[in-house]
Amino acid sequence: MLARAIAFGLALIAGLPAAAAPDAPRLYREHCAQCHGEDRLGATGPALIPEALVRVRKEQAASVVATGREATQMPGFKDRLGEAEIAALVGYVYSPLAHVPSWGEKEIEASRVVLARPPALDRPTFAADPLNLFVVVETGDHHATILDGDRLEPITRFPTRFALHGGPKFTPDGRFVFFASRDGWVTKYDLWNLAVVAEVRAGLNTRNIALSKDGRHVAVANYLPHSLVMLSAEDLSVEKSFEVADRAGQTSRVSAVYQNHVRNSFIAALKDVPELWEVSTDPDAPPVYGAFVHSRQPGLEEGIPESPGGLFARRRITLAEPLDDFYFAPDYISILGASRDGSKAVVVDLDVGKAIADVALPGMPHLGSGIAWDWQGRKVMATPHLKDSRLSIISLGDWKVVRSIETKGAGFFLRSHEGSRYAWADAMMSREAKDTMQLIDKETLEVAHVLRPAPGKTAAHTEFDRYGRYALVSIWEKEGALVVYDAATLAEVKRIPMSKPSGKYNVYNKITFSEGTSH
Ligand code: DHE
Repeated sequence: MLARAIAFGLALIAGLPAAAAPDAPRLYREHCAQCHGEDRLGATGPALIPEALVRVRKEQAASVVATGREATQMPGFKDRLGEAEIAALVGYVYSPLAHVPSWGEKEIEASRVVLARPPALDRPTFAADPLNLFVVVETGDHHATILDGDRLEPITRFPTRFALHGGPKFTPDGRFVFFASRDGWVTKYDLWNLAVVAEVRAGLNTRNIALSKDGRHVAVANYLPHSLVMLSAEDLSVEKSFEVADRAGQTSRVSAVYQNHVRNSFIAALKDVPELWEVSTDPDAPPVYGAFVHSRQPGLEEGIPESPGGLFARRRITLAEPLDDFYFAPDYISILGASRDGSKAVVVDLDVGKAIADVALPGMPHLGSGIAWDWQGRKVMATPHLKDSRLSIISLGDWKVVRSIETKGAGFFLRSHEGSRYAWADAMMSREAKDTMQLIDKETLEVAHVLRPAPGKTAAHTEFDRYGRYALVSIWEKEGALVVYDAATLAEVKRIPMSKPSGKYNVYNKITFSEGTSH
């Protein structure tokens, strides 16, 4: 500001016109709008709005504008634009939209593309165990790799939408997988035929997706607009779109949505209003009365039903405060949701429809990464903390913190397997320890081993093969890799080069709801 004023003053003294600040909206229209949309909401290129760019630093964005993005259609502009113009463009795409357009059923439907009709198959078109495949999301160049979990060899690699986030979701038979991108695209992929089936843009800024118990419906949780969208898993057509608002009409972002296969429903946490929603995926669901649901609370079925029942019957559970991401206890009746101030978990009992306990967990527990196992005759769950160098172990049922395990640094993901004696915790939120993987002995609840797969480079997100034989760890770098360990001897078995592999997901562990993996 001061520099600009001085330049202006000097120009006046010299009798010269001051250099005008670059006209960012004009530059955007000229150079970006064709691919990223006049409205910045994306077209062939991704949306350029702050909500979709949360994981991209401004310096990175400037370098992409200058030199382009490898393996995409994005060209470099440094021969056409000066530094000040690039900086102005970056500032522009990080500024909030003055007007957020509506993105309702009509717009969603208009974006839908069906690319292939899946052929009738009783096995994959390639030789590998379809239940021991891994889907690996590579965010470095926006691709996904399908990996044979026995031979540890890639089967295919294909481009994905820009910035996939969250776990892909699988149909119960493991044939189809669904991905979501931060800017709202949902992609259905045929794992047996290795082809994209359909795509639709279900939101402008999306949190995550969930698949129903019967594999017939996809729920999409959105930040922008404030909606929870139900799609047909067959062809991604819209079945229903809920405007997300509390009873008083206050609208809200959706923190996350997950399948509850025990209750045959979707559970969604709302970020801005103190409600938790349960949306039935049972076509025969009975009517919903107030805060309580049908037969589990006889005597409370009075008055006019809030929802007539059937598919997508919606029940509201009123809480004291809004919840962020959450974890299902293995009974799928209790959930542990993170309070928004990151100081505790709130336990909600879905049968009785209310919060039943608070667990003090300062340091921002990352409950979505929680996993469970049996310990001393009871079930415990473990959660990392995004802002604390420890893992908390909580006894399920009495909701007591039974151990706080000190680690080398704050972590993000945690994984185990029924066949493994260790829980694998990364420390990717820590500058000093980001290259470590800490193995917690599930019996002694102590750090038993510290691995350093690539010194100095971030190691994160472990996933096991279906038998618990191998543990696959990501080296979270552009020139990264999957490091495969023998899960028992901890010897390195193989290193598979990948472009910033983020999450990897084993079909069997996912469709069987392994206690060691996220849902
Ligand atoms: Fe994630 C899962 C929210 C930042 C990588 N992340 C999830 C899920 C939620 C969530 C609700 C569960 C979705 C599911 O699997 O269905 N993530 C958030 C945030 O609120 C947060 C902290 C801020 C934000 O930017 O939105 C956040 N997440 C990140 C990252 O910075 C990560 C490390 C890199 C990235 O790609 O953005 C990241 N999140 C992931 C991954 C999963 C995930 C890899 C799936 C984990 C799994 O094993 O299932």
